[in-house]
Amino acid sequence: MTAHRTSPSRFLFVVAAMLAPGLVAAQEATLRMVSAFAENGIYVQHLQKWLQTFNSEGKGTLQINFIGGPKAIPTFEVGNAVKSGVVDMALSTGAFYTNVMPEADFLKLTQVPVAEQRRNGAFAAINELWMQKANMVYLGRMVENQPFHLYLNKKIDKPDLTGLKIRITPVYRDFFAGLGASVVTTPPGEVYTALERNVVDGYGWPIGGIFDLNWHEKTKYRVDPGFYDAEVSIVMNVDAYRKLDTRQKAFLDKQVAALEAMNGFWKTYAADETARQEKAGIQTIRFDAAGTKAWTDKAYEAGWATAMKANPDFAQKLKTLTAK
Ligand code: 173
Repeated sequence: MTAHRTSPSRFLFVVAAMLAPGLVAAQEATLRMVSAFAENGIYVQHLQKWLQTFNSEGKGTLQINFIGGPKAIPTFEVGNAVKSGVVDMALSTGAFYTNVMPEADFLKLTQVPVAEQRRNGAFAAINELWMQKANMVYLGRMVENQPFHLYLNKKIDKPDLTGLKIRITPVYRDFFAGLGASVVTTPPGEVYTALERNVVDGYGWPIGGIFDLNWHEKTKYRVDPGFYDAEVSIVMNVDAYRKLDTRQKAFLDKQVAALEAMNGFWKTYAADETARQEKAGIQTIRFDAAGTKAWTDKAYEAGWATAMKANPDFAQKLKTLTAK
């Protein structure tokens, strides 16, 4: 007689558990994460601080196993690895996965904080498109207030890059090429060698981070002002995300919110890195007023023109919601 040993309350609990798996004490899940940026660079250092808290507060709920940087998965392969589920999550920038969706690189053009993007619908529009085209959840933006610059070893006095060979990623392509540069795409891991062998006369990179891979040893000038805003974010495979239960999703959301809440760090870091570059002897190139305006205008004209060509609907939406 087993039937009457199951008390009504136990029976109800089992039914409730079957209907709402999120209410049951779930198993701990572990997500596999990679970075498209080098492990010893500022982005991964910043991420590691977050991962420590994540994994200590997430015991019994959710863990992230950080597998490594480009040695684990090459920089330009990271997007496909997330899309296909080879890994669950990645720290990357859109420029590194334009081979998955060209729109990924548009996010450098946004001029309002990610907090505002979450309020005004831009963040939701990004997620809708990322899900549809890249099988990704765009979880959160980890870097803000990091404008890009052109670093050079030859002096220029106007916004004209004719005769210069510049290391790029998709971030800078249409801007620099439009000013006459000949351009060569490399992952960050190949910049030092390209400079050392004089294969390039300069490179694009944000205001922060050039010391991480010793590029300052091979850099004479930085062109001011900076342009765009480096977009470095956490993306996640949609299927991996859907496998999480309610409690795990809530925990993940909370941790991502905490990560974005730390983004004030980048403004200070930009100031520190500017000072550090000056100390290292890197000279600032500034154009006259007309040249300066042309420099900035051309950056945004080139960026939005490419975006409008690749996906007019999304580009227009993003521009309306995030451009100044
Ligand atoms: O490699 C790059 O220059 C690049 O595209 C990038 C994007 C965001 C942050 C840092 C670098």
